[in-house]
Amino acid sequence: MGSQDILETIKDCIVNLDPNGALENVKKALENNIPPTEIVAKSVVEGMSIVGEKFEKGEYFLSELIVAGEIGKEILKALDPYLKQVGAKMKKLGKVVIGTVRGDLHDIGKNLVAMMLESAGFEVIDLGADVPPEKFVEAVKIHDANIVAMSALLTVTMLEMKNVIEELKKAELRDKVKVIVGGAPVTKEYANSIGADGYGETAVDGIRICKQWVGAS
Ligand code: B1M
Repeated sequence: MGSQDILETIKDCIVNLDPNGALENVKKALENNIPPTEIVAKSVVEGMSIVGEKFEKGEYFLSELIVAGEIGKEILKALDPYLKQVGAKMKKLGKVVIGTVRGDLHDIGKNLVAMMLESAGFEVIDLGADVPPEKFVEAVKIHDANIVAMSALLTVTMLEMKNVIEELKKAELRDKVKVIVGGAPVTKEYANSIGADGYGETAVDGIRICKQWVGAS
């Protein structure tokens, strides 16, 4: 099987909710030296967006969404050591506090950004999902972070990003950190409107921007 076929099979396994098939083929992809970033972009992101479309059309229900989410997480877990290996050897570029905002449980994109930041050489403090604004502020203080990275996947929860920025201002930390936002419903215009410093359409974009901020691009 060629590289494209393996990537296609992983994507199909996600769409058809087959965790074993997905993980077997991820293993095969790594054995064939397919870069983990390509597995994510061509299989995970595309597969998940097909699942999302099926959910919207009423072909899939919440239970299918949950299984697809679990498969996505398992794949990222399998790729994590490969991404970390690269980052561990690098000089640390800076500290990033990352989380999915309050009310939002979607954490696959956020985990991906966190893993890729680590592999790029950042120290990452991952606050998880459903993170209230105060937690972001507290983590910036405790860890003396220089970047705050927020993810949101729901149109309603992306509004929380503004609250985090407001809390950073109240705590007089806004000038000390750069803020980057991302996630499916977020746009550059929205990021500008809430006063974020950066917007990443994809995880790769996000990492590129963070690297630019620390003069490492
Ligand atoms: Co939900 N969900 N979900 N879901 N889910 C979406 C987001 C949805 C678009 C599906 C749909 O209807 N088409 C829709 C949102 C509609 C909207 O508001 N616009 C939706 C809904 C409605 C819901 C519920 C409300 C369903 C319900 O209960 N009736 C519910 C809400 C729960 C909550 O959060 N409070 C819900 C629940 C769930 C599960 C928990 C079951 C599960 C998540 C499991 C998990 O994450 N642990 C789930 C899933 C799996 C999805 C879909 C199918 C896949 C999301 C995903 O992981 N994608 C999703 C459909 C879709 O996105 N098309 C959907 C893969 C991931 C790699 O992509 O996170 O977008 P993504 O990250 C991208 C970029 O956005 C970017 O980088 C990544 C790629 O490079 N990025 C950043 C992300 N964060 C970034 C940060 C950055 C930079 C880039 O800098 C900081």
